Amino acid sequence: MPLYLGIDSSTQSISGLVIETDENAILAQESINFDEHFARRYDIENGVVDLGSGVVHSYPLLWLDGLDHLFSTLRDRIDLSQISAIAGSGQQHGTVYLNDRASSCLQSLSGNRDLSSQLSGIFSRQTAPIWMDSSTGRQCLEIEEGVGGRNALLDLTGNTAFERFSGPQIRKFYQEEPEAYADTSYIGLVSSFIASVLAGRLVAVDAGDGSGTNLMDIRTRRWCKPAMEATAPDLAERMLPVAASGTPAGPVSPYFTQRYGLAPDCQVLPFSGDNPCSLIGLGLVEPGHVALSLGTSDTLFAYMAEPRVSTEGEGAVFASPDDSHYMALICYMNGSLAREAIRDQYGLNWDSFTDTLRTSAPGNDGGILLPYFGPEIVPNVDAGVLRKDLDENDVAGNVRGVIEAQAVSSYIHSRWMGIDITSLYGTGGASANEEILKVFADVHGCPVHRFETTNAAALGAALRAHQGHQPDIPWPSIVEPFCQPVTGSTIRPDPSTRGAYDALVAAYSDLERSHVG
Ligand code: XUL
Repeated sequence: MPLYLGIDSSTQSISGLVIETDENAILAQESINFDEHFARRYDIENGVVDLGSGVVHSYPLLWLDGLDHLFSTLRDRIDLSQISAIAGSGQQHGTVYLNDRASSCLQSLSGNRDLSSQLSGIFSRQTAPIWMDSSTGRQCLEIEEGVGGRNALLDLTGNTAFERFSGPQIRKFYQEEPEAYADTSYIGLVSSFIASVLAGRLVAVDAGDGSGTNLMDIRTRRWCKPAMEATAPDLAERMLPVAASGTPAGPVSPYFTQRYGLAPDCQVLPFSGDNPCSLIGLGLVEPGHVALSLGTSDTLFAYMAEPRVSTEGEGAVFASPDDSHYMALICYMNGSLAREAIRDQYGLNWDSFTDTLRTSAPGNDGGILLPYFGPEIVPNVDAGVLRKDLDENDVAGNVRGVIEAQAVSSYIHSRWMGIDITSLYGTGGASANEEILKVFADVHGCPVHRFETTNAAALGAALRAHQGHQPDIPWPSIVEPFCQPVTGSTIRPDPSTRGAYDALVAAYSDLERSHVG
């Protein structure tokens, strides 16, 4: 019975999902929350260290502790020797900096000691800046200027410079810590770092995640020389060539065979970004459907046959890990963190939050919340919550305000994709909440479909493992058995809310525009 494992190394947790492809079943899903298990060892909150002034990092060693914990949990559920291939997904954009000992340490891992104690000496930088870091505004401008302007970077890489993208982060590291940069032999992403540990050798960045760096030529799917040169000196020497997502990187490291009983011929595929993997995990391998992921970040993304770019910097374009197509994406920093901020501010739990949302009126009687609890990506603004015609003491108004803001903003800022959104495929933790999805269905005026797992990134990774192991099976046949909405779970829009939401879209747009300036 062929089994495939997908690993999702995400901001707040690391998860594993095992599928078997005879009966097309999900056999196991396990998730290790970083704060719950490791907050005593690492000074983290919600999986990250907020260093102030927009600087947000995490610890690669924390992710390795999570990986060990995940495998020991999975070993109790599944015969891991049956797994034929592993692929994975990582929070996008985060960079990991390794020294010249990394390659040999990865190759000589012993199954007798855990990963973090054996690999603690391989970093030229102990922390990794992650996607929540918004401290590189200056570097974004410098990189755009360095390649001949914003439009030149857009043309070369498919994206304007974003603060969270890897290139600006690498440039800042080179500028602020030149000695540590000089001591860096290899720079990887979260995805390629975890894949390297699994394979026991340095594994390259795949094109799906490579497109979130401001460094990859979106058409050729190779590193883009002018962008590399505008970012940091001798950067090309520090990056392995971009990998095809579907070509195995090699067998799993003996560490995992000795310690957890994986088979020596279990293959490791390059890991990709969490959003590119979710694209696969929701079955978006042909044009037409749009996905909504409600997690630490909220994202709305769509499959594209040809790259279409966001000239105003609202969104991003990535290569799809099916190795031939693309995806368009908008990403919000104030996803679950904003929902949780409101929940906590008003002393609610998820049940009372949901009841409050259910009993309040669509359109919020004209009350609007701009939910910038932290710095925001779309639009690119600093932290600072703004209320219009909404009293801060109005619990129901603020609960509805945060969800309507998220839904309305995703409606407004997805126009550049040029897609008529006729249905949304929901994933991510908050997609389990029917009342939240109802607001998205009403605002977008289309049905929202739900799936067996809310972790499409891990499922997408498992499906990528299947496809990499059996490349002759076409993508639609790989995804079709696992990516059907659960019968009866679709949430349909209520046409009677249309007037309220048309008015809210217009009012929200005006307020946002006057706030951003
Ligand atoms: C996408 C983005 C986030 C991260 C974390 O561009 O920054 O969605 O991938 O999940």
